[in-house]
Amino acid sequence: MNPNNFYITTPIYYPSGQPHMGHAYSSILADVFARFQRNSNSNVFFLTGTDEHGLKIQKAAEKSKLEPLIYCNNISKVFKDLTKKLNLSNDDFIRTTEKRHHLAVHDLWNRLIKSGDIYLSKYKGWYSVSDEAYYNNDEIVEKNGKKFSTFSGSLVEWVEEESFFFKLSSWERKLLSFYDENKKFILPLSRRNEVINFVKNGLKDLSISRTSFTWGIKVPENETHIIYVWLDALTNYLSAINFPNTKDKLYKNFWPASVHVIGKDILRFHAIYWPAFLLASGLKPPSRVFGHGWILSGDEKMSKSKGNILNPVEIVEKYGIDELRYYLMKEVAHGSDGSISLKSLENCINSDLANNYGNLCQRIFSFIRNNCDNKVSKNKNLSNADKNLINQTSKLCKNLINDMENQNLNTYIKSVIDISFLTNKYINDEEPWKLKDNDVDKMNNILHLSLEQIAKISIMLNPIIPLATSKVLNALNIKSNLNNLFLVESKSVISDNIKIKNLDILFKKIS
Ligand code: ME8
Repeated sequence: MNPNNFYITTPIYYPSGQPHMGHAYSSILADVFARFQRNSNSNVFFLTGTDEHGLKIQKAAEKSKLEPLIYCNNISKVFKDLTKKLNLSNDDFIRTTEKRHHLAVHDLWNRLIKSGDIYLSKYKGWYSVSDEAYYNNDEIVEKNGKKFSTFSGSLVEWVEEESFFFKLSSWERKLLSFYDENKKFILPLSRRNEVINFVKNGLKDLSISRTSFTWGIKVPENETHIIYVWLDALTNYLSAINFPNTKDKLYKNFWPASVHVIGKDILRFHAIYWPAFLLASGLKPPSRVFGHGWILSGDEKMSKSKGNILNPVEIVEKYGIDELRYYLMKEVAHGSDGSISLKSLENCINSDLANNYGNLCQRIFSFIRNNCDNKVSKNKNLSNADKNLINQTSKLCKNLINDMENQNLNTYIKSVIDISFLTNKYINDEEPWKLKDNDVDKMNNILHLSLEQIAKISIMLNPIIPLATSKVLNALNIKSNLNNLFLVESKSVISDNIKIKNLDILFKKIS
């Protein structure tokens, strides 16, 4: 893969219920990284979609009294519509019920048969339908006569059935060396340690087919078996880039994937099973798995089964999409859980978007419109205050690219918001409005530097709040090829003599 090609994925979502804020968070996070890479000269392929097979979906369809495929068509559409509402820039939306996916799953299965990694036996153990996961005896706890997974808290049931197994146990040492050779395969580092410890404790062979239900992809040449939904689902990352045609341009450009963005609850599947399946099939594992934390409501994970869902569509309709995107990206710290509430969303909109970045843009644009006929020219005599602001900004910019490349979004946002804060302070201290009758040159320099700062801040925030920043960049007449993150470290983005357009209010303060 060419280093300028960047393949990023979200998890593909179960259409077992309506989308919630956890889904929105995963998707927006991946979208921000995708947009960041596009604005840093990369050729990006960004994928999302729906994971439509397995017992969980079969049961959800039965509950709705619909054929599984009709049920999936309906809910998958809701998730596809959500990509528009969240302003995601995905290049494709894959459904695991599509033929292209079916072909890829069969090809992967056949590769595993060929390599001798699959055998037929009987599975006896615990299974959680809601997680579509097998659990060991030591991961089960009993409450009120029912058994639950200690890992996820989900209800488990005892399963005994004929099953094909993948020889996961034989991949233990090879996985450990893979993690060792690829130190940034799992980020954040705390997650990497979690996975390494789990593998060191010993891996059991994995059941990869089920015989007690029918909704899924059948095992080639043994149609009583349905391929385990996780082996099926993980393969979506390959089917979307036209695997098994390994000569296809998309596949050649984009495999191995650059980063799978996922929630920490599905780390085991992505960081253990997935690289093992791929290595066994003679394919390269992805370069990175980024396991984000959970969106909490109070202290609990926000989920359908817990009934504590904030509906992302309602929030977007009430507050706006940039507002939600910014809040989620700022509020949930790098890889940790984040507790969200309407109150803190409103505070965040007011403090960072309306009072800080929004106010900075509004006050400068309206001053220039009212006093300078929308034109500003820079001259050479920089004051100490100008130089100070330029130096402070360039210090804060230094680590930005590195922060983004390591998925360290909170530090990134904090630095950008600090730059906006410093610029507002500079304007307060320099008081350009007092200079319009006695020192127009100095006033012009202050306004020009302010516009320069606004341009840079807007470029930096563009992956996070694309709508508002595009309005500002357009009002500054900055062409899309200049919306490039590498430019923010350079001296100037705007020309010395600049004519701007009017700018409407970006963010309304919530009272
Ligand atoms: O796991 N906070 O689908 P899914 C943050 N189909 N993230 C959350 C969350 C929360 N409260 N709740 C869910 C699946 N998520 C599989 C993926 S990929 C080959 C197959 C995240 O719809 C969760 O961690 O249950 C996961 O990353 C994503 O939403 C999809 O969850």
